[in-house]
Amino acid sequence: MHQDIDNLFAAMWQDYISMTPSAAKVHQLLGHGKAIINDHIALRTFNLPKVKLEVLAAHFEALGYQACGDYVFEQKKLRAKHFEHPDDTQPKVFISELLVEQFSPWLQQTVAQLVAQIPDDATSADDFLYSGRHWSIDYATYSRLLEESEYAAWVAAFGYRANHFTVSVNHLAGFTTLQAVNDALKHAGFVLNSAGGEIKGSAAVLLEQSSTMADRIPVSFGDRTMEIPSCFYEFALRYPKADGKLYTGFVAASADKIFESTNAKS
Ligand code: OOG
Ligand code: NI
Repeated sequence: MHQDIDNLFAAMWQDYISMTPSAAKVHQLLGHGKAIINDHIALRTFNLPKVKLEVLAAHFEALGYQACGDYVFEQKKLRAKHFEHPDDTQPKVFISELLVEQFSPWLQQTVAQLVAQIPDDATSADDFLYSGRHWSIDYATYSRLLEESEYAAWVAAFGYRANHFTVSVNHLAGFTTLQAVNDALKHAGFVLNSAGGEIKGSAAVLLEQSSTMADRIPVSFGDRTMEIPSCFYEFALRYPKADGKLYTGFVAASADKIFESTNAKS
């Protein structure tokens, strides 16, 4: 397992920008070339024993991260947890998993066949969290998964890697509101996720979030290469709790909409 948090996030960032051509441009636009503080990153998986949420979480727990919040997404048939590090300058981590048993027998069999192709030692290897897909899949299978679950299709196409990094707007020089960040992004031509409104959450729930719609990149399937949505960039502004410290949790109603940043179907 990784001994160094900075190495892990640096490797995940390299993988993420290779999947997300617009990320470097967003970074330049908001950071003016200076360092950007990441609020959090997110990973997705299936709840099968070999790759369930806890298997991914173990990589972070080995680096000192602790489980903090639990979230349920009934309609999307997902659950999630978020993890924090005692050093609060480290990004938070949001890990979700698809509740596979709630889907059709076809989806259950298909996902089981994908996961069966992962070598046993791959999930504990240092590079697992940026190792991508460990299976072959044809485009028709991806398309049929999309009909049942956008999330299932995304994991089937992209595997194990950060699906987004998140700019901490609290730490951005030159922007004090999320609206100003959104306006700068739209002016530069980026398309924002408008599900539930471009700004999800509010000061009242101590967290405002927005995100770009995922880039579309060519992905090789068993039978052909197709352009499909890959990864996106998120922006988060946190508000102080009664004790004066910034809220560190997530908001399920907002997260539910952020998931849709990778939707392939309109
Ligand atoms: C995670 C969506 C939720 C947030 O910040 O609420 C999320 C995902 O798309 O995998 O990132
Ligand atoms: Ni997020």
